[in-house]
Amino acid sequence: MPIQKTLSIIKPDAVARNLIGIINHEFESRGLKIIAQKMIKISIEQASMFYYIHKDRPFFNELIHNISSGPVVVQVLEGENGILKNREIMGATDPKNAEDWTIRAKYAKSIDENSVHGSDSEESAKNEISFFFSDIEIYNR
Ligand code: YYY
Ligand code: MG
Repeated sequence: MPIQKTLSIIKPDAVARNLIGIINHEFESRGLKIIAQKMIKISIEQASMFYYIHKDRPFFNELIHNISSGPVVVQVLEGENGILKNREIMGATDPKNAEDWTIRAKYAKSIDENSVHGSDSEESAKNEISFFFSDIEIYNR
């Protein structure tokens, strides 16, 4: 299986509830390495660029408001099949539909405050990583 990098965000609802450590443990204990990580606050303008693909969806305004409502941890995770593996560890978008063992089932408050973001394809991983990180900030073996 290919070693892949993916962009992860621990969202404001999870940071506010002191879940950074426990969520990082979920990733690390399941074989994903944290190869870059920083805490930032995303502005409304940055949020609307990051989530541009969702601009016509009814939840867009709430989405960009939520992601910019407080500090987040942006991180690059790496592992075998890392993009899909991270999506599995995150669980379904709506925590009601997420499998019991996943981050969203255990920690998300609702579909709109669902604790984590993860890239959904190789292309989005590449674009999303470079949205937040320069090459020099990412550990490369
Ligand atoms: O990739 P993922 O985060 O699992 O879901 P997306 O369909 O890409 O939607 C991005 C983001 O938008 C989701 O994490 C919460 C929010 N959202 C929402 O508030 N209500 C919906 N019906 C769908 C998505
Ligand atoms: Mg998505």
